[in-house]
Amino acid sequence: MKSSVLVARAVFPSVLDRLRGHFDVEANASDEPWDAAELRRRLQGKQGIFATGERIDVALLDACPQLRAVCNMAVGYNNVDVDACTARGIVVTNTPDVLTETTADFGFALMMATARRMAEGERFLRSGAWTKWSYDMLTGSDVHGATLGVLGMGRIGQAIARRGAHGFGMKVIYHNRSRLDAAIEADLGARYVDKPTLLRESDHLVLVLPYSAASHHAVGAPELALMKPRATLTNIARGGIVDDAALAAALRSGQIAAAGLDVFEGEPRVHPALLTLPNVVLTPHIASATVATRLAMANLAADNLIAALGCGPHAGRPPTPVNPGVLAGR
Ligand code: 8YV
Repeated sequence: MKSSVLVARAVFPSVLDRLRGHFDVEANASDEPWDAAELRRRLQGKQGIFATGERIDVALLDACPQLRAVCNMAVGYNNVDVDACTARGIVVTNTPDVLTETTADFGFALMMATARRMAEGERFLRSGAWTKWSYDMLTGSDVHGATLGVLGMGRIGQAIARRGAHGFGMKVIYHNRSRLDAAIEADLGARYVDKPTLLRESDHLVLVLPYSAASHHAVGAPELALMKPRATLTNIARGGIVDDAALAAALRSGQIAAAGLDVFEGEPRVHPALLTLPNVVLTPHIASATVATRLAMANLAADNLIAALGCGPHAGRPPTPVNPGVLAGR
């Protein structure tokens, strides 16, 4: 008998067709997420969910005891209670690798736009305020040759560091839960430092660490106080890693020069103070948003769902499980 799966948000039609080749599919045709009660109701009796950031928590899992696979179309999976899934024998998957370079491109671009005040410059020009040249008009800070700090040196962090070191002659320093192999450090010219040193020495600090209870407000008022007044902060990781209220205060007081933010606490809501500041570049969580990469992410999430529910050429072996131990126990 075919398994049933729920696709929680609109996705590429070609990917839906692939899923329909294996499963009875109920799909949300819209970009509007279902609320928790609606999600719970629709997930009843289904073995798998193709998720895009929906909260998969104990209450939902308890209401859906037949669930076997949670396949997230994202590399981050802080929306999923993985321990609770593991305890129930539910495999959780994510979409690493396929988005690394695209996301690193965007992180680097956002850092550059922030350092060189591009969004501010565009607003200035469009408003008609550009009437003359002046020596200090919209002067920012250099990226080339500056010190790039990376907090969270996983795949995306390393791809950003590579761009900085090899493309822009930046000095790279980083902090991470674990230190990289010496060969990788040598290739990136990257120096491991403790977190206070990272904060103190970075000219451009980029955050690329996963969100967890431990990384909540990893950058708040005490951390911002250690940064250079000319420094920029770029967050492409997750809302909640930065204390947005503290950041807005630091940007307003000139404690740091500028910030580039693609993710926000409580998004799509954005802290109102950030919306009023000139020295922050704001983008709506689009670091992985190229057509090719979003398609690759969706197909990888589908590969995972198909294999996790025992179908296709890799039945039983989803390519990118987060809790692979569950599969061994099946
Ligand atoms: C996703 C992301 O587009 O992969 C991630 O973790 O943040 C983005 O690439 C977003 O989470 C929607 O699933």
